[in-house]
Amino acid sequence: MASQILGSLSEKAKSMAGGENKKVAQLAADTKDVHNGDHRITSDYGVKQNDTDHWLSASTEDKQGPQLLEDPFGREKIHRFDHERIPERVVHARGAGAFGKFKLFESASDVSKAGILTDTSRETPIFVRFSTVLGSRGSADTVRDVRGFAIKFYTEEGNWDIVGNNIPVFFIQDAMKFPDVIHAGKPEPDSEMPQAQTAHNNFWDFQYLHPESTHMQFWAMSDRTIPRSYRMMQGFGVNTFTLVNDKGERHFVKFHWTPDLGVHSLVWDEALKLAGQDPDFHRKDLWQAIEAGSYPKWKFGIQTLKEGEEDQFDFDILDATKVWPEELVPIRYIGEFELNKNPDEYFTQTEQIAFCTSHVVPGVGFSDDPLLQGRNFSYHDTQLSRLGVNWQELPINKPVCPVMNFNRDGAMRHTITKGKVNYWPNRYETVPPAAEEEGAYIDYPAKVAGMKQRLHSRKFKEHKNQAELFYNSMSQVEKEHMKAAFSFELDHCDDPVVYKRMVERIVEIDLELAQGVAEMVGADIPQEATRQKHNKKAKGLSQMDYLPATPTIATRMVAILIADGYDKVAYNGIKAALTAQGALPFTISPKRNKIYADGEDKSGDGVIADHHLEGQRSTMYDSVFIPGGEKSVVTLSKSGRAIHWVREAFGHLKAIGATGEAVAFIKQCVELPGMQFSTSTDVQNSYGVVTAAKVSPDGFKEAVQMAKEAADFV
Ligand code: HDD
Repeated sequence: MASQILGSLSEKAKSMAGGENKKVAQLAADTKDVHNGDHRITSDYGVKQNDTDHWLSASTEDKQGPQLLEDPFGREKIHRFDHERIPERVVHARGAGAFGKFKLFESASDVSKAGILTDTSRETPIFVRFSTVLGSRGSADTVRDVRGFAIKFYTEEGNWDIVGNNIPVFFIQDAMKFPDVIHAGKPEPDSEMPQAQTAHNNFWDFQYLHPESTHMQFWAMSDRTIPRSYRMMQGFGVNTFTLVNDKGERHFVKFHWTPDLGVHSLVWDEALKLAGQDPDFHRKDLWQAIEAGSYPKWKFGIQTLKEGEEDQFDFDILDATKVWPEELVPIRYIGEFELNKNPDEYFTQTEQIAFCTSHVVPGVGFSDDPLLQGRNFSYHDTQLSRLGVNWQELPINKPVCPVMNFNRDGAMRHTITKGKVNYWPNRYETVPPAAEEEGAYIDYPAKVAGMKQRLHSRKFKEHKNQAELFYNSMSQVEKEHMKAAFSFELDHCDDPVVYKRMVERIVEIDLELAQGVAEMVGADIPQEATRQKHNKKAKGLSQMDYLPATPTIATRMVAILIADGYDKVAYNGIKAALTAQGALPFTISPKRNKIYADGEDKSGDGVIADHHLEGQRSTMYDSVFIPGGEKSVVTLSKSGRAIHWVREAFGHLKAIGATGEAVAFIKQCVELPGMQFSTSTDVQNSYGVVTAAKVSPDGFKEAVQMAKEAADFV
């Protein structure tokens, strides 16, 4: 397994990461280690046990008798097991998380007085939880879905949670609609099907009936919802928050985080296959990268608008179905964060971590965004039923700064607070409220006016302009993928009312797209546009805008296919060239056993493959390389799995490399009219297939460079 290979680095990574992290240090007090110390198994009440395999029973060697209810150990073990489960999150149940640190490189003191946004000398511990939205806790990672991207900052002034997604807008404008959009997306109520899919009647029925969802729908049908890795996703706070500086001035703000590795996606066929081949694809990817010391990093940015400037746009800045186009409000990148430590235990950390949009620190505040206002109610409420009233005492949720107040008791309270009083004011004047200079949260004195009514203001009623802006800004490849995504989803809706109406909605955004989808799904093909297009584009919407400035294959997984008789020079050369670029080579061969190079003495060590061909699939890797060696290539060319591997990788637009005899093998697998294959030491790149018929010492570097560019291109 990849994890075995990467595992050797893990201790180093852990000690580097864990060292100075205040949250990790705090957790140590609540952490026990089964491997550390000379432990004996005990009951929960501390008594050592000498048999946890047999329930106490009235038996003899000759005759099995009845189990005795009196056995406290047996009862305890079963009772504890019976109650292991807590309710899974009502949304975002499937997730993975990691610890890390946030660092500011530019003070934002002009807009906020928050310590975390002004003090460039601080390193703030964080825990990030990534998730899918609709699937149950055991569902697959690679389903088409929005990804949650929630950050808990353990700041010196208390916990600050940004509970974001990898898409900057949302389906609905008002929190009161949340149960409806989620019910419509989750499995249908009669059959409880389908799992972790939006490809069903109810979801698209809801979508048509909510024109406000159109913009998010377009994002949801883009490649953003099938990310290659959590490490390659952008994050957004989505809602409009506010910042307050030490002069008492207020700014509206949107939060952004952008990955250093660029934004990359799977193709749909890969995502579908991976859901079965490796349901843990994303969590494993994150885990392994951190264990290997390849800590994923994001830049943290803010878009700010001074109070008073918010009414100048044709959209309402409080509407969560809208982005603030970067041309209008530039992003200012002020900090960065990295994830550098995996959890020690999934349940007590990744499962029990609980986020609240209402958790902000002095210098950060809310806006009148009607989605945010409802979220501020919902998150604390859901933690009460998921974790109980004392959920903030759980180690992972505890702030790293002191907590002292007169909230008391409740189920599972375990902090012991000494003292004569549990109320304020009290005769001892103990635990008084803090003054502003002492760091108290001071509510911004906002003026409030209005009529008590159930409505949204005028600008909330326009729903199409930004959906079109998004679609216009896509590259041709992304547009093709969106057509395929809409067509897939609506193909899974068998009620004609649903797919026909949805085509009508798409016409309002783009006629050509609607025609393509209509043809695929069997709806009437629309003949004319039903809305005047504005034809504008904006930067920062296409994920092609987020490719790293210089292409990188760092952390990408490359399969090297070999069999006995492989060309050792080529094998070692490509491995070295890949490793030098930070890529992770994995050797795959017909068996996970000793494989010998051409001419190698069979009594030697050979190379032990990381995996055998039947245990893996091309979808699990970013690229494939096959070195020459006549016997090796003959073996591979007789293997249906190896041939399929190359063809499938080519179909998924992955970079493919080959040298020597393997060039002819690749040609046999994937030749297209006009494709070029090398016949000399010259390295050729044709359709992302990089070949060199003869091996030259510099060829590998060049080959990797070409493969890198080819991969970047697709
Ligand atoms: Fe939510 C969880 C993100 C709207 C109610 N939400 C949850 C998580 C993320 C988001 C990332 C998982 C957190 C974790 O890892 O534990 N939610 C969003 C975003 C939204 C959004 C970006 C739109 C801007 N959510 C939203 C609304 C409501 C909720 C409008 C209710 C009115 N969300 C919840 C929840 C969850 C949740 C039911 C389930 C588990 C939890 O809170 O802790 O309260």
